[in-house]
Amino acid sequence: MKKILCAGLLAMSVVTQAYADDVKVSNAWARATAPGQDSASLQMTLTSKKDATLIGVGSGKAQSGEIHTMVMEGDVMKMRAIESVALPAKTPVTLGEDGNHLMLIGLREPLKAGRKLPCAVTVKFADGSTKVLRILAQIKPLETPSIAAQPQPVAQAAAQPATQQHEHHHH
Ligand SMILES: [Cu+2]
Repeated sequence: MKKILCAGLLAMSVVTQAYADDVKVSNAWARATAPGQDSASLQMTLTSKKDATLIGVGSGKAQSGEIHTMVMEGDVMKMRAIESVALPAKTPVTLGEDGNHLMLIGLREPLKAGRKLPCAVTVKFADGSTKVLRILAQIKPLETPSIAAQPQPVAQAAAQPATQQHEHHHH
């Protein structure tokens, strides 16, 4: 009994504050899936101490993972896969369902609210080294509102130059 409780506490601390080298992951969560839904948007905030780049996402519960961005095509917002997201030093970068976001594709099982989703993101540092950060994302009820529904003009404004800056470095 005591052992189970300890494991639970450990899992919780991983969810809220996972430090792996110099990158902090916070508020990692996904929304429970609706029937028939086989992909999910994974949301989290990454803060790197040094300039870094997010280059991948994945989960044992999904066939693949992609980094997406939202682009306007005419009047329609569309998702497009991108290679990476810049993580400027000491700047929290939130990946949500709008703007840059993480998608898990081909879910092997439905995501149920209240459970945890094991997943991982890969971060590359300026020296070329990469680190895989293991994360236990909280699965929240299907009706959980989008972070985009909350007014966050400052965060959104900050996300744009970061992306452009990366494009600049991408030869
Ligand atoms: Cu997407």
